[in-house]
Amino acid sequence: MMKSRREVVLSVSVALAICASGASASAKPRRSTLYGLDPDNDGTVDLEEAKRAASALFDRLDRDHDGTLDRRELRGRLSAKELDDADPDHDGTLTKNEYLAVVEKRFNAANPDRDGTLDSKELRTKAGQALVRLLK
Ligand SMILES: [Ca+2]
Ligand SMILES: [Ca+2]
Ligand SMILES: [Ca+2]
Repeated sequence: MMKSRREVVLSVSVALAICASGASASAKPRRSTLYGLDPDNDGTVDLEEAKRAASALFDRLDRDHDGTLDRRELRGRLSAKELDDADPDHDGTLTKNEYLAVVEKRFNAANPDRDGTLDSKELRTKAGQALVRLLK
């Protein structure tokens, strides 16, 4: 009598545990895969959204507010070579336009199907991650 009652309690708690784990897995927000880069919530990141995020990040990174980012302010987001490639006048700093030009280049590299948007799968690729580093 005692034993069967304990078995019932045990099986109920196991069922509850399975139920709870299933619920938390399905409640995971799909949006998290877009790194908060999709303010219009259409499930993709377009170039305008990418540039808006990049522009906001540029302003945050520009600690001395001189309108350009130097190597220190970029904090590893671009390698020395990438910085040089993005810096046509080679003064070691990027203006916002130069920064956004890199963003556009990386956006296109991450968008092989050329549909004008990046979905979560494209953002997860190596090219997509290189873009995200300039936006977050
Ligand atoms: Ca969007
Ligand atoms: Ca600066
Ligand atoms: Ca695409």
